[in-house]
Amino acid sequence: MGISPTTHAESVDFVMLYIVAISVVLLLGITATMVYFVFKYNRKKGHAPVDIHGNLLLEVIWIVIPTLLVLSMFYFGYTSFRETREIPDNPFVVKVTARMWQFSFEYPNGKKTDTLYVPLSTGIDLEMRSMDVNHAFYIPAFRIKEDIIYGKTNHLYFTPKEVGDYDVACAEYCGLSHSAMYTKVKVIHDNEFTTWYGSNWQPQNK
Ligand SMILES: [Cu+2]
Repeated sequence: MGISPTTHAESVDFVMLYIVAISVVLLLGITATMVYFVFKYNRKKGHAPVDIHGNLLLEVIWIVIPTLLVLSMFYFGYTSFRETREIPDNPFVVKVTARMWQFSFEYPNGKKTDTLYVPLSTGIDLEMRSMDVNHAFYIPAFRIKEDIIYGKTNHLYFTPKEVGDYDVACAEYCGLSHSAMYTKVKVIHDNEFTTWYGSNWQPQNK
């Protein structure tokens, strides 16, 4: 894998790989056991059927191990999810307005754009509202997605780690041109951001 554009993307990818790895090990183990039994207990070999009335040790093992595995998946998934919800004290707040069918952004100094510009390594708190129907704000490369519900303010928090342009899509069907409801997030260096922003912005959360 390449460099992740956010630390959150790293932890989401880790959870995904962790679950896939456990699934692959179980799939291979169960398939191999099944194939082995097909040959071992082949009728031609003349095994007499036996009634088995239970095996406490085996039953405890197959309850405890899967429970621990599922709990560990939940633990990693939940800690990763918390990263987008635990907003530190002094974030850089960008107001996001969604409407049919575009996003717009407003910065603390009043500057407004259709493309989201953010400085590198700064915690960004998106304060998201809708003017009409339900939308969703989705940055695939950052592994973040959050509904924007009419009448409600939702937040998304992320810290960009790599300079670049990344796609933003609406991920909630919102009418005729939903499929064209795209924009970009441009992650730029602090000095570029200062020039672009135009008022004395100081890097935060560093
Ligand atoms: Cu939309």
